[in-house]
Amino acid sequence: MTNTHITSYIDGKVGIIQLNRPKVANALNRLMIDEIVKQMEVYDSDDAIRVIMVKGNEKAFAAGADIDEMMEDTPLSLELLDPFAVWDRMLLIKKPMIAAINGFALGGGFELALHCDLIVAGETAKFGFPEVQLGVMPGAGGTQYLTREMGRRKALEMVWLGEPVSASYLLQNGVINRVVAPELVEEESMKLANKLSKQAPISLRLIKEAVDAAGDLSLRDGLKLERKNFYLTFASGDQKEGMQAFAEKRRPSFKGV
Ligand code: CO8
Repeated sequence: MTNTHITSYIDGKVGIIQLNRPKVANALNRLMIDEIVKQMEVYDSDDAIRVIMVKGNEKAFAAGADIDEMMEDTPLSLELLDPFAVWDRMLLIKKPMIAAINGFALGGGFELALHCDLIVAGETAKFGFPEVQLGVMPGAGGTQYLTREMGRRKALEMVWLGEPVSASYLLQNGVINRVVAPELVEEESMKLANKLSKQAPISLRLIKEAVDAAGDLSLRDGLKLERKNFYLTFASGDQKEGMQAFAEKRRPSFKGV
């Protein structure tokens, strides 16, 4: 697949997507989002890939939606275009997704990171929702993810003010997973990805489904789904391998079947 605004490559069992519009701080135009999601889907259906990583460059993960492209939109053009349908496809990705962030992660760029499962950021990264300063608001899930992850008051403060916050602030508030020196972001993300690559893929997939359901379902329904997924793991060769390896005091080798 030839892409215009992203570069993709594989490192071991990790499928990497690098955002690549450096002249505009990786502003996300519609073609770029389309390319990102298509590449996620390609990796998701490739058995050789166990983890997906999304990264930018040292100056920007992504500085939001492309403002030039959005400028002339009307309610009707947006309704007809349905630009968020492609974002919804990210919710169907089954494999773990890690966002590796340096520099700016603003607006749609922050939302792209929030669609990933784990976020590793450099100490100097800046996150924010500046939409309010453009007379609009987040549209790709910012208000929903942030409220679930940091609580209503803190989310309101952040989205109302539109001022950037630091990686350590988001770490303290449970929105991101790890903060490291900027030059170590990629290494740390790869370490995490490589660890996940060794886990049983079916377990990871069913865990992701159950954890995501916790935000939507009642406790009773969530427990029911968790139980079904637990039962399902016993249909896998990896369950046999994992328990056999424990009994034989060796490391398991998981195949994803
Ligand atoms: N859109 C278009 N161009 C951009 C964007 C953007 N979001 N961000 C930066 N650029 C361009 C600049 O215009 C500039 O271009 P040029 O060199 O031609 O003038 C170039 O990138 C470099 O930017 P700066 O010169 O401004 O670099 P600085 O280091 O001074 O500042 C900033 C970097 C802080 C990132 C600054 O550029 C900025 O504030 N950018 C806008 C951030 C923003 O408001 N983002 C929110 C956009 S709205 C949004 O994301 C809504 C999401 C809705 C869902 C998504 C649907 C697709």
